[in-house]
Amino acid sequence: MKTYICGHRNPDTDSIASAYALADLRRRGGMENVEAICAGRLPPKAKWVFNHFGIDPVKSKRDVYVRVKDLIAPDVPMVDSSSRLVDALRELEQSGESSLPVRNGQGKFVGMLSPAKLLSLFIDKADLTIDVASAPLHACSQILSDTDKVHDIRSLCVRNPHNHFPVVDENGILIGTVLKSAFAELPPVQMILVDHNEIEQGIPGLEELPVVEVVDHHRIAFAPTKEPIRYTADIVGSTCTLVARMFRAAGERPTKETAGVLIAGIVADTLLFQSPTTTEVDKTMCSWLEKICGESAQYIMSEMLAVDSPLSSMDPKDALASDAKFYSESGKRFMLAQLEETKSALFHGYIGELTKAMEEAISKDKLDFVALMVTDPVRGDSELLFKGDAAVLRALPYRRGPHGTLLMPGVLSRKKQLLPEILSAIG
Ligand SMILES: [Mn+2]
Repeated sequence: MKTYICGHRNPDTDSIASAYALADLRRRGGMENVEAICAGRLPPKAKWVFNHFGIDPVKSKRDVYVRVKDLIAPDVPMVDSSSRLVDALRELEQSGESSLPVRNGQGKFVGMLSPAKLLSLFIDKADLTIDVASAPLHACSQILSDTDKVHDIRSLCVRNPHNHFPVVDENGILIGTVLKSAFAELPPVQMILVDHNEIEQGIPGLEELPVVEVVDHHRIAFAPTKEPIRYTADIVGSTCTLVARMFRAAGERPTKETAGVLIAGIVADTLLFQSPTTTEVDKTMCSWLEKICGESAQYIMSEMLAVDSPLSSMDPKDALASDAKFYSESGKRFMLAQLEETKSALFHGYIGELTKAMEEAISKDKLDFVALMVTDPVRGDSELLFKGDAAVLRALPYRRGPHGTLLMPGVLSRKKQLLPEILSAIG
């Protein structure tokens, strides 16, 4: 069983760092085959963190759909068409399977070797020392591609009278066999969610997999589960704070590098303790981690802030999508995006293009409205661009500024400050 630990889509530093550190903790606890992943592209800040501490970054994955290659039966042999038929039949008998896939000299799938198809040979008392290539093979009504999503081919295979499905790669090379029984088994992958618990915000494919643990500091919108799961939630400034506390509770001391990664997550989410989401627990955990890491939170924050100004490194459309979260509430579907940008003149110059990207998002994702909160963590303020539902816009408590944006003095948190205003504007 493979376990992925993954944060939300459009991952931020907290989401990636907490996945990395929790994987470390779970491995120490004896969990096997556990891997932290990043839902999509690794953002520049997180890339800097892994680089700075000299560790391999978590792997980016576009989705966690179970693919045909994940279901390949490990012990079903493949028959070479150049082998002697008698040897191949012996192998078939020893495998206990009803048929075996056959590949030619180039490794390509050529058919299935099955006793039923060979009956004519026995009736004719043929020489069993011939090659498999000269024997009659049965064709296969369902050849699978290794990258097929299991949910796309499951019902076809379950209805198919055969019990074996050969799997080929993009070049037609035979790489194994999937048994029909595999479709009745539980998926070979399970998930641990960090920094989110709403399936809609998670990596695509998550909806088909069992979630065995959640570590999070957001509102809870997780569906009731059939089995008990481990759920760690608290009102703190970052998920990394919770993971650090879990290390302490388990009597484990993170490595210098893991401590550094956790500090990066804490300072990124709390904006170095300036955000109103900051708690004493965040500060306590961070100073414990600083002692282990040997670097200050202040230093890590300033290095991370220097890494990127999103609007100078991305086009406005990508910048809008880089930290966008989707919500469905009271019959409205909307997106709240956030950007950290210390260059306000640069932001104001891009308002036209950002607005266009927001209009596109509304029509593409069928949204009622989109809000983009541009936060300057140095000044400690945000500005809001809003597009869509005029009634919601009118109900928001913010004053309009000289550039046509809504001014949000002292507002830094999408979750704690913007989302409640949006929810009450809808309601
Ligand atoms: Mn977070």
